[in-house]
Amino acid sequence: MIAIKDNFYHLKDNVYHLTEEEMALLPTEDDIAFYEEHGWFITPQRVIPDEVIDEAILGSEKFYQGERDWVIPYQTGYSNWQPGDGDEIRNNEFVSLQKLELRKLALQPIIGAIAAKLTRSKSIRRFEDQLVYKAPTKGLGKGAVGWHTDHAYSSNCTSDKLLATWIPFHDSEENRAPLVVIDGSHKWTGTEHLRDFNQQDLPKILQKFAEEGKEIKEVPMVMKKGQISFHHGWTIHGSYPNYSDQVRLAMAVHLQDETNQYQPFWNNGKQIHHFLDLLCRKLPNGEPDYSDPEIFPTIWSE
Ligand SMILES: O=C(O)CCC(=O)C(=O)O
Repeated sequence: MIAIKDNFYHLKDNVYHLTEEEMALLPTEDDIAFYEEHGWFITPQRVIPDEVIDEAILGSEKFYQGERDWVIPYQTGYSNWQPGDGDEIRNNEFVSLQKLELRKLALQPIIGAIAAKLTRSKSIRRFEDQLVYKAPTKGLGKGAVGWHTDHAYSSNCTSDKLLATWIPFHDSEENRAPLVVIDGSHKWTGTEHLRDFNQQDLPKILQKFAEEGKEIKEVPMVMKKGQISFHHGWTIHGSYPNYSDQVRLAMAVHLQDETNQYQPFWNNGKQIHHFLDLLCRKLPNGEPDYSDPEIFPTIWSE
């Protein structure tokens, strides 16, 4: 088993005291109401220091060169881009379980503190994460991430408060493959099996919803380096191809509130398992423990 210890922050009994400067970055009651209504939120200010992102960029370069601080004892069963797989989209899941600099970014307490406010929760744990790189499309128009909901990929989770933060490693411009959310779609029905991450035909996926008369408003997460966005676990999202002439690099960190637990889940008679069920410790009844501090560390607690 991978041995990962959380030594990055001095969490005394899991309490991290925000500085006054950090407190000023927390969402207001209006921001929370906006998130609840629209299913997404962009921090108005920069919340991740440049040096943390720059370190993560270096960490990702080392990661792509094959360097690991911890090794996941499985090569398959998750998105695990390898050199030679093509550069349109490099999707690597669970990078915070593999590379120190990326773990440091994923576990920034301010991320958890903002997520706790938005979801009116007492504490926030990391659930999973992914590093997504997109080479410039060079006119080919390839490299979209298809519309999906994160919760559709986490059916073993009980909480309806799951959310994710999306952290671009540079200014996120409209032509540089920003994450795009469908405004208000967290309130729609029929999204529980929307697992089209690898489907490139973006209009086709949304056709069903348009035919049902749903208003489809695409909102690109355009922001400056250091700002981050959040989206609800049931918000439909994806990303456009990278039409710019620079690489696009970002990390998504998926988060769970303190109430979230494992639940057995079946789809069409087949039992569904999350990959991390293999890695995390087990409860006395043998089920995966989604509060295992090694695999699902607490990022923020009141
Ligand atoms: O970075 C991307 O393009 C995709 C990220 C994503 O799908 C997610 O945050 O769930």
